[in-house]
Amino acid sequence: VEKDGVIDRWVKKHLVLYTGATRHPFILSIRDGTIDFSSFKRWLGQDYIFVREFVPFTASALLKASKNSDDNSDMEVILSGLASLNDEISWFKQEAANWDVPLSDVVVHKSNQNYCRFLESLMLPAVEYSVVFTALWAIETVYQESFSHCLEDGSKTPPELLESCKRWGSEGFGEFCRSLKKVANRCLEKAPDEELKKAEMTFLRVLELEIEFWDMSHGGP
Ligand code: HMH
Repeated sequence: VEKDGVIDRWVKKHLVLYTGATRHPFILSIRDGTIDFSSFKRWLGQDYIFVREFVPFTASALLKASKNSDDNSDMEVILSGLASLNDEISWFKQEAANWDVPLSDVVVHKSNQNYCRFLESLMLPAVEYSVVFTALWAIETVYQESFSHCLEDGSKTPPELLESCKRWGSEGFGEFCRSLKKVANRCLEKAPDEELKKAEMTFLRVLELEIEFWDMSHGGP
C-alpha cells in the first residue's frame, strides 16, 4: 500500500469542500438526467473562455518546469496537457456550433472573471513551482472526478452530454491527473513550511472557484 502523499492528506482534511467541488448539484443533475440544457449551454460558453485562459497558465507551468524541475518527465506531463488543450479548443468550437452557442459574443461571467484573474496571479514568475503544480492538479482533477461520476454505472446522463463527460471523465484523463498528482506530491514533499501553506491555500481557492463556476452554470437564466 502506497503511503498517502501531501495531496491525499489535504483531500481528506478538506473533504467537505472537495466533495462540494466534485459532487456539485450541476454535475449531479447531469448524472441523474434532470439537467436543463440551457445550463449546459451556459457552462459550454463560459468554459470555452476559461480554457483559453488556462492555456497560458499551463504554458507558465511548462516554463517553470523547464527552469526548476529536477525531473525531466515533468515537462512531458505538462506538454501532453498542452497538446490536449489544443484538441479541447477545437472540440469546444465544434460543440458550441452543435448547440448553437455563439462563442464570439459570450459575456464573461463574474465567477469566470475571478477564476481567470486567479490564474493570471499564478502565472507570475515569483509563484513557486509546487504552488503552480498544486493548482494545475486541482483544476484538472475536479473536472476528472466530476465528469467520471456522470459515466459510472447507474448514471442517467443524457446521451447528448456523454461526449463532454468523456472528455474529462475518461480513463486517459484520469491517468493524466494521476501523473500531475505524482509531480505535485514530489514537489510538496521538499517544500519548506511557508510554501506548503501557500500551496494548501491555493488548493482551497481552486475548490472555491470551481464551486462558484458550477454555481454560475447551474443558476437560473
Ligand atoms: C472551470 N475547471 C474549469 N474548466 C475546465 N475546463 C477545467 C477545470 C479542466 O480543464
